[in-house]
Amino acid sequence: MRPDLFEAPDYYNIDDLLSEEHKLVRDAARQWVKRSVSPIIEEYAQKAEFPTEIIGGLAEIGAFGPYIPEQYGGAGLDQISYGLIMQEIERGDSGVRSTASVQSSLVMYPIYTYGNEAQRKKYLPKLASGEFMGCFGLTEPNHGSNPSGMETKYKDMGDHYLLNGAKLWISNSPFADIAVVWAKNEEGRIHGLIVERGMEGFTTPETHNKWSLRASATGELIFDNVKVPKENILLGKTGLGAPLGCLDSARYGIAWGAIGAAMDCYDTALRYAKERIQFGKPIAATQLQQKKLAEMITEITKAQLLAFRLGQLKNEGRATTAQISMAKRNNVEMAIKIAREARQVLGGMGITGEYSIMRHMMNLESVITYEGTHDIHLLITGADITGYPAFQ
Ligand code: TGC
Ligand code: FAD
Repeated sequence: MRPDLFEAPDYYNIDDLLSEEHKLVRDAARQWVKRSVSPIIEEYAQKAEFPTEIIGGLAEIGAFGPYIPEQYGGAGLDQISYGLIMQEIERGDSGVRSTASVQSSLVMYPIYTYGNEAQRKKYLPKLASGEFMGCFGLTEPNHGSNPSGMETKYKDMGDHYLLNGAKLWISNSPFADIAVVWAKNEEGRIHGLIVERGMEGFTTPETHNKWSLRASATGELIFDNVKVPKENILLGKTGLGAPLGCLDSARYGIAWGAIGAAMDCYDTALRYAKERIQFGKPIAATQLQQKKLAEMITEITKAQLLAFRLGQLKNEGRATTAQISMAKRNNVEMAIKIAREARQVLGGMGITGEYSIMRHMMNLESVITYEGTHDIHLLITGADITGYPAFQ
């Protein structure tokens, strides 16, 4: 892969709206991605492996639990800083951002929000430092968009819970030390359980042959009569609202992350278009390529403003699930369209691993599907504005 020459577009001077802390956090993440992700990521994507060597660096830039209080090892930052970190990491690769999203919003968030003090103290500092890696098990083979139908169950055996079932498409599962797993009790009520690697009957087979998110490890979680200690249940919130609350936080991070992928594709295409000479002039001087580039920067700018305003609402505790869905849906679609257009600007070079665009494009096929598909987010907006949920 070529040297990382990335320069972030900021067409509407959105930097003026950021605090000094936001810029410091963002720039530290940006420099780390240039130094530690860009030089190795193509090779890991080609061999379909997660680069475990970057776990320590992710922890150092505050990517594990950015908004978790410092007393539990988190970075104690606000929601805009969290978004900016996700943006910079996804500028490098969506799979790396996935690992950070899962660790922060789908593992640390539920333990912090729904767990008790003993659980917080036991798990959060180790998750923040990367000593423990976590995963989140909601999706099942027969229940993706409709997790309320989940079949994974646990039974109260007196001194422990007995867990049976299976989860599919789980980011980080092949190497995770712990899994936050959503399962129904005998009354059909959903609870979160912390399952630890090494518990008898718990296995995590890897899912192979993905064409997307290849630098992220994806797998299953299989529970065959797993004895889960009673102290591992999360009692702070029950019902489907508990995992959906975690998704609000992760989807918010993706709304920012997708901007990073789009900025990288735009920046690469702009530089290439200025350098590539055809018919005796740079292709950037042709109207057709200018149309592509001008539309890209317009869409990136709109997405940046959407994410920034959502961040302000989130900081004030006022961001709704439907507002988050709108931003996740819009920004991921924006990024995938930009990746497709940017790939064309590079002609044949666009399909090679010399440039990051094709990898972003393929990654974004997962991003537009996980954390609620493009269709589901449209239906969330539809239900919010009409009052009629049309899921069934
Ligand atoms: P519905 O009847 O709407 O709600 C059930 C209960 O939940 C409450 N609720 C929420 N609570 C907190 N936060 C939210 N965002 C909430 N949304 C809903 C709701 O009030 C209700 O509470 P109660 O007390 O009345 O029971 O539920 P539904 O079954 O109709 O489903 C609605 C729907 C389709 C929107 C939801 O199921 C959904 O979002 N489906 C998509 C599934 C999804 O996003 N899965 C993601 C899996 S994790 C993942 O993909 C990680 S990728 C990680 C990575 O690598 O980055
Ligand atoms: P389905 O729900 O079967 O949907 C198939 C199609 O039907 C989609 O186009 C969908 O939009 C459409 N559809 C569904 N319902 C409706 C409806 N009511 N109206 C109209 N259209 C509808 N899950 C986790 O729990 N943890 C993870 O860490 C995780 N990581 C993932 C990593 C990757 C790489 C991928 C690809 C997925 C991951 N997922 C994870 C799972 C992800 O959340 C699901 O794939 C997603 O929620 C969709 O579920 P599904 O694949 O079963 O598709």
